[in-house]
Amino acid sequence: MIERGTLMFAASAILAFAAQAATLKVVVVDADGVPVEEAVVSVLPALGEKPKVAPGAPTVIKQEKNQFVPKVTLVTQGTKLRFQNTDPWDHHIRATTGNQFGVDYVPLFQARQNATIEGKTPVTYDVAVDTAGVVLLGCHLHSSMTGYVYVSESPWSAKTGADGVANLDNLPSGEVKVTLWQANEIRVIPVKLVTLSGVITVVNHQLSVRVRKRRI
Ligand SMILES: [Cu+2]
Repeated sequence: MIERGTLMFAASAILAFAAQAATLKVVVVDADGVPVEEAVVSVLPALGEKPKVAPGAPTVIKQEKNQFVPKVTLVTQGTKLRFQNTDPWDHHIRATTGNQFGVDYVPLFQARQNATIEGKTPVTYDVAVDTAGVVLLGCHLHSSMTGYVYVSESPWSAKTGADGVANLDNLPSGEVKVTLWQANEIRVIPVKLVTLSGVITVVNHQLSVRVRKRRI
């Protein structure tokens, strides 16, 4: 019985591997063809139930030299964010839903972040993000401070690197919906239906806007 059980386990492991063997590469460039960093790619099966998504490890967002670092933070639903002010001056956190143009603007949370005194532990603020979507970050004290938290409803999401490429492995084979988000894009990016197989699938996307580095 033990042998049979072991065999069944091995067979189901192979089947699970076969169903998760697909790889997707997404290449994002701006209107001038320049690679775009910190765009977010998210994949969900086109049909059937949405996969369960587990909260990720607590994720730190620094307020450092009047910037949110990273500029774009990618987490799954339910993940705890820890905001940390490392500057020796005060900041604020103003988090809203909606887009950068103030459409569907809904306040989510806000907090005062006192200055970090030299030699002392930085001030932190913890909050869990449960609702999928994009959270806009701002600071009442420094209007140029902006950041984004992409709260993903999918276990398969990735940010593009400096080369404009996001690689996603261990995806389900078959038809999937590929969602792309980028902070500067003013047009709605249509969700792409893509059929994944055992070989690598490449999706190219050109934004309608120019993206200057560090200015998203
Ligand atoms: Cu500030």
